[in-house]
Amino acid sequence: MKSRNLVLIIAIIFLQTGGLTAQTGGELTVSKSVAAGGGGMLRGGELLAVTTIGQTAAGTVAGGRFDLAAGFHAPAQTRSKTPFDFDGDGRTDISIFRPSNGSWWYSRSSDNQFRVYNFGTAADSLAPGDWTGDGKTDIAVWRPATGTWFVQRSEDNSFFSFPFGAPGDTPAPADYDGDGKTDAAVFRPAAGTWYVLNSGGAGTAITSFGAAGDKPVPADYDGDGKADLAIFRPSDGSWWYLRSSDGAFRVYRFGVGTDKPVAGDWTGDGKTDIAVFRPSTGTWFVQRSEDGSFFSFPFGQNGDIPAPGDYDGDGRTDAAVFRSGVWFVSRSTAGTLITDFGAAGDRPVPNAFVP
Ligand SMILES: [Ca+2]
Ligand SMILES: [Ca+2]
Ligand SMILES: [Ca+2]
Ligand SMILES: [Ca+2]
Repeated sequence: MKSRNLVLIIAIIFLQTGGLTAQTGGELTVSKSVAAGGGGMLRGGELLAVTTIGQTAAGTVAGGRFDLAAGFHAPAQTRSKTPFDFDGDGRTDISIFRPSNGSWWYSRSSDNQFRVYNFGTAADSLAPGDWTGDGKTDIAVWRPATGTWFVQRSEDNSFFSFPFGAPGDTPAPADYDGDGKTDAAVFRPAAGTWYVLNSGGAGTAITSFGAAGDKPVPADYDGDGKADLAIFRPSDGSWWYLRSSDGAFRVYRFGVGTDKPVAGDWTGDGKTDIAVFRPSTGTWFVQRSEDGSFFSFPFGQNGDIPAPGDYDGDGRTDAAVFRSGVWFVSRSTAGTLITDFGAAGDRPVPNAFVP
């Protein structure tokens, strides 16, 4: 893009701020690069700018002589927030961790090519997430013996590590501050205390929530873009979460102690729905965030390992199970997928946060 055209665009943004309407031609002077208000439209012979200033998601710029692909006007960046999405195409990738040699295997949903990396050991807890914020899931583990996190950057496969937590803690990484990067976090069962290391710079948050025996199930239940502290209490099948939006907590009875918590956005409204997989019958139960009603359906059988994710990328969680190297995925838009990937003894990566 030629700089003069950039000047022209910025000038038009400025002119909108002043409440002016269409402006074409001539040399324009830039004295302000960020406008407030927005929502207007300017049209000229060589450009069209339809703007909602300050909201990157709504702005569009088009024209014959320029192409503004990044900057204040750019459409919302399409970084994937899909879990277990190693290639960043918005779809969960079929993937396994092989404890016997600490290898990660995933099949890229974008081209069905697979990748293999050695990272971690059988004693580590899986902690995949978008630690670097590029929209691609990074391979990561938490080492219980030392409370150390190891993250392999998706960008260049280099890795970094840092201590956070202690032996006996339960790792509970998620994006608590909503900056698009996974935050290290642990739940300390003995004291019912959470330690969250916010990547956005807010430091470490220490919060009492839950008790010994509870299982952490952090997710964004209130839909504000930040993970909420949450626990599943097997003793009475109750779910407790602390809404990040207003600090209020919610409690629901849903499931029984032997169920596997599989919270996810099953309905696609942007809020995590409480859900469980019942191994004894292979039944999934989902409580809709919209109205608290629930639905259930059979998928899988006793002995299957639940591996929910958004495999078709429609924004709704899909039921999936891993059975000795065979995957069964109930895609919300694309029907059932049955495919071989991995072997008996492997752990499906999308099971990483199913306590
Ligand atoms: Ca993918
Ligand atoms: Ca974060
Ligand atoms: Ca939240
Ligand atoms: Ca889906």
